[in-house]
Amino acid sequence: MKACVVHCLHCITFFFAGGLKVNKHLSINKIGHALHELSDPFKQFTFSPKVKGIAKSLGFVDPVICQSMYIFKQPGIGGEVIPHQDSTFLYTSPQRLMGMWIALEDATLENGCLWFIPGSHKCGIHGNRRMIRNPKKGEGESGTTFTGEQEKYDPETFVAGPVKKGTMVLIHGEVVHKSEKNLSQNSRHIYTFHLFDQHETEYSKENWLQPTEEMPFPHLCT
Ligand SMILES: O=C(O)CCC(=O)C(=O)O
Ligand SMILES: [Fe+2]
Repeated sequence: MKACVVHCLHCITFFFAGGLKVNKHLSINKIGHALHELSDPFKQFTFSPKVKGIAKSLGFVDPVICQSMYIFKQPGIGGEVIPHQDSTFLYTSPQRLMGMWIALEDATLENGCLWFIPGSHKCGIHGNRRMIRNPKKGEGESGTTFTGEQEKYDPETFVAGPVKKGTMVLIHGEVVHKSEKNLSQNSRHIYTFHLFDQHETEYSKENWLQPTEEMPFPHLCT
């Protein structure tokens, strides 16, 4: 499933699934990547005392939010998210990335809940796979590129994580996860954002998403 617009780093972009073949409300795939900054309801939730408390309980010293997304996974057309490690996209050294994924509707086996490979977060980035800014970007070339190899994972090793509406799932930056195509009649709306502990941590300058002077990554706890 391809998005029909390009990534915009510091704005709110609407990504549509497979162009606009069906009603716009049903073909929208996701909205990203600065909801936590530019949309009040998402900002309020992301910077809520509850979220701060969770980051604190994880031992984060100076957590900053680097991106946020609303994923619709619409009935019938909500595409699969292939197996990946989030640190592939938002690499920090040492690894300090965490995803906070919130089910806004029940996420079930039928509508495309998350699946994980237990223990897969214990040995770093597999195959040196990283999505980085394309150093050779030129006319007509993509602004991003991949390093390394896409690891092949045995589907049998994944464990499903169906959850009820309102559940927050913490996704370790290096755990392999995926979600299947939504073949059901029900949508699967979620809000997800990523944070990392900036304390004694280097956020890779090669990452596709970079903070700017005007929009540095906001501190969760000030
Ligand atoms: O919700 C999904 O299907 C995938 C989300 C994801 O990969 C993430 O939040 O890191
Ligand atoms: Fe992910």
